[in-house]
Amino acid sequence: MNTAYVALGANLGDPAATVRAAFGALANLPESRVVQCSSLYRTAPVGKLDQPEFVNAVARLETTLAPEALLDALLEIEQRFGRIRAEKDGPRTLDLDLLLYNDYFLDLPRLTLPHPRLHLRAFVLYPLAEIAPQLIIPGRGAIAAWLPAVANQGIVKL
Ligand code: PH2
Ligand code: MG
Ligand code: MG
Repeated sequence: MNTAYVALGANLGDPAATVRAAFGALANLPESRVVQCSSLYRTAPVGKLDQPEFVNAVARLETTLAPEALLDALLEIEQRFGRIRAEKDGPRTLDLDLLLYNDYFLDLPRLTLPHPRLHLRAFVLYPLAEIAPQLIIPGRGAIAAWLPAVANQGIVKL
């Protein structure tokens, strides 16, 4: 059995309802079980600033899907939720990012693990630390050590 962490993000339509529905979609993945879901967080957009606020969350999965098979399954859920890839970092109905898979380091064209920017983003670190406060981010160290640096990024637990 493997442990994977997935980040959920949405900022079009009804983002909170979308993220809750996406937890349900994750629960229906084959060969997988959702073990824990974080609270929902309202977050200021990072990167491209002129877009609506996001709702973000993180889920922990136990799965026997291999990393790329899990990625494919996540992209398929994004499609089902009407994701259109228009502009990089632009608004989206649902974004599902594979953050971590066990303590794997992967550098594939489609998938980098750990997610290369996860330790820099409050909208990932806060929900992740909520459900995994003792987590060691492979190559980066204890998650708790990364939280202060991103505390100034706007984030509110819903
Ligand atoms: N996702 C991005 C870019 N910026 N900002 C917030 N607050 N939340 C996100 O999920 C997000 C973002 C690219 O995936
Ligand atoms: Mg993303
Ligand atoms: Mg993505």
